[in-house]
Amino acid sequence: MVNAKFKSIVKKIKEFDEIVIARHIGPDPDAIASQIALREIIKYNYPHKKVYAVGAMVSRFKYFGSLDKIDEATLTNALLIIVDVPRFDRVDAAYKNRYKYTIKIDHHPCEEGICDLELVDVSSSSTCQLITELVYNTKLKINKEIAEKLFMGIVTDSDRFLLSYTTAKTFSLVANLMRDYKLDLMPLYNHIYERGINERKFESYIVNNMKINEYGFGYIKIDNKTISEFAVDSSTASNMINDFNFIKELNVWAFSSFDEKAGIYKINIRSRNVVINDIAERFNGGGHKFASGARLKTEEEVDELFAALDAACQAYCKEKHDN
Ligand SMILES: [Mn+2]
Repeated sequence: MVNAKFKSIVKKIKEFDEIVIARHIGPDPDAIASQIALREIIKYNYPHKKVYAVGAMVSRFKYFGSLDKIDEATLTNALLIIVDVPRFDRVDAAYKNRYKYTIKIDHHPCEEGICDLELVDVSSSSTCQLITELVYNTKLKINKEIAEKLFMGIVTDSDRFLLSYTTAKTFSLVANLMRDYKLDLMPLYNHIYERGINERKFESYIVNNMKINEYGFGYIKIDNKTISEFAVDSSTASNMINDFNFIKELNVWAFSSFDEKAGIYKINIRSRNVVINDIAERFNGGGHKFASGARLKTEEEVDELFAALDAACQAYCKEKHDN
């Protein structure tokens, strides 16, 4: 069934000469990598096509390549592919009704079909894994640069193969990439993991100031004064939230920071044991079962979200105690 979908996607790509690829706002490496890799794949196989990867660039992800600015009003007969995003209200810089046909390639849970054609696999570690699968199940060809981007997307979204979404298929596809394109891993890991010492110090600040309650809920509100003291940017905390995995005392942990430009509180949530995406969805957010986020307008809403997460941890502890 999935195999037929891979073929349908390639058929649609062949049909259109103008293709726009979009992903979620506040992109992570998997979102950017899958978007840029897919653009490069289409250009590599169909050099005459006009392919654009749209959305705001994040300077720390520049090594994946540049993004394109387009005027959607000038498109007449274009295909839109959204990657790594389950809903249109989370898509950065693309409007569904400007396009003749829409495709979604994603691994986030979502009930509603929102595109004409959807390849959604919640068992996939990453959108980059899905795109690698697409490549190995069709006649699409790639080169070493594309293979590197796909590899980096898989590595980051699976948190270096730590998360439960990592499967035999993940390793087998990664093995294909490594063998077929002779990937040199160290330069890629340098791109992904090199940090300034200020970021490590900031991480220590979080370790020392995060509150952890008796139910294993850990939380911290990071203010902009602290962010400027450590000379990090406002997205730094969200990029290090996975590093708090495997802490014995934590069931669920959440970081809140305030994005002054957008005027919103950004909350990152991770969990080891408690399903959290349904809670995040109630607070203008969503994501995976154990990795979610939310964007909130007021500090009161942040407190309400934290209270809901705390309640979920309490319920989990009670259930564990009763059994
Ligand atoms: Mn992803």
